[in-house]
Amino acid sequence: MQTFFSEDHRLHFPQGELHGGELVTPFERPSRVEYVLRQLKERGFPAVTTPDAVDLSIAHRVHDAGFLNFLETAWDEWKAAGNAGEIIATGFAARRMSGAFRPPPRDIDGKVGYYALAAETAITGGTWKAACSSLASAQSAQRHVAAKGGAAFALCRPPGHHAASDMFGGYCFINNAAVVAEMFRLGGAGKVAVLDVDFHHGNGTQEILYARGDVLFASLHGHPEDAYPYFTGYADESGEGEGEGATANYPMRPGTAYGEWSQALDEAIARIKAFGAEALVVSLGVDAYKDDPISFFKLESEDFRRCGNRLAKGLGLPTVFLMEGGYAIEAVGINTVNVLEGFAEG
Ligand code: OKP
Ligand code: ZN
Repeated sequence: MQTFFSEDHRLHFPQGELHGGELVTPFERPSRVEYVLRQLKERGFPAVTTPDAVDLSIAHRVHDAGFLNFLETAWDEWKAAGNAGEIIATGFAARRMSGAFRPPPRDIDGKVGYYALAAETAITGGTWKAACSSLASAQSAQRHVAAKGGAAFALCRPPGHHAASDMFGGYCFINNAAVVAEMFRLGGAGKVAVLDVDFHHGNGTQEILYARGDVLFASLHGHPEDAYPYFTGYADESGEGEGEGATANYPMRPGTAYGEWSQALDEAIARIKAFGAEALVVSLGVDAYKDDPISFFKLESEDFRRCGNRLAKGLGLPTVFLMEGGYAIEAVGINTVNVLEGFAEG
C-alpha cells in the first residue's frame, strides 16, 4: 500500500494548547508522524510518496470562501494588530447571539472567534501551508486509488475531521475526508461512504455532508455527554433533506472495549454496504486505543488489525485512509499500521 506524506506538516506546530487552564505542548504534535513513518518502514511498506500540489478548487466546494481566506490571512492580520502570541480564540459566536448568523466581524479577534469551534487549537504562521500540505497528501492518495483501485494511505497532519464548512478547531483546519469524498464523486462514483473511526466525533465531516444523499457519513465515537467535541454526534443525528438517513452515529460510553466497538463497526459496515457505496474514505484516528491520553475507549493494538481486516473483508471497496487523531505517541505508529496491514491481509 502506498503512503502519501508531506514534510510540510512541520510548518504547523503551535507552542501552546489550552488544556486544563494551562498552555501545554499540543497533543497533536509533529513527532506523531515519525512513529507512523518508522512502523511503515519496519514493516516493509513502500517508501512514502510526496504529494502533488494541492488543488484548492475542491476545498472551495466543501468550505466557505470567507473561511478559507481567513485561514490563509489570519496570521498576518493577527501580527499586524500587534498580538505577540499565537492565534487563540477567546470570544465565540455562542448560542442565540445574532452575530453567529451575520457576516464575520472586521476585527481579527472577532473573526477568530467567529470561525473557531473551540479554543484548544492555535493558528500559527505556518498553519495554512501545513493544512494545505495535509490536503495535498489526501488528494494524491485519492487520485492513486481512483486510477489504480485498491487502497492508499494519506499520512495527514494536521488532521481534518473536526473542520466544518466554516469552522476550525479540534486540531483541524481543512476537512480532508469531505474533499476526498467529493473527488470520488467528481470522478464518477455514484455513492461514497466516509467511515470515521477516530475516537472523537467527526462533527466537521458530518456538518458538510449532512444534507447530502450521495455521501454516507458513519462515525464511531465517545458519547457527546462524555467526550469532545461535546455538542454533536448523538445517535439521533441522521441527516436532513436529501441526506436523511445518510448519517449514522454510534456514540459509546467510557470504558468501551473492542467487543462493543466492533459491533458498532459491523453495523456501520452493513450500512455502508446497504447504501451502495462505490468508494470508501476512512477517517483513521487511532485514539480509541486504551492508553490514549485524551480518550476513554479500551482498544488493544491487535484490535486495530482486526478493524482493518473487517473493512477489507466486509466491504472490499477502493479505499483512502486518512490519518486523523491518536496521541499515545509511542503506539500511534503501531496502531495505525496495524489497521493498514489488517486491511491488506483482508
Ligand atoms: C482531535 B481528533 C481540552 C480538550 C480538547 C481536543 C481534542 C481534539 C481531538 N482539554 N480536546 O479528533 O483526534
Ligand atoms: Zn480524535
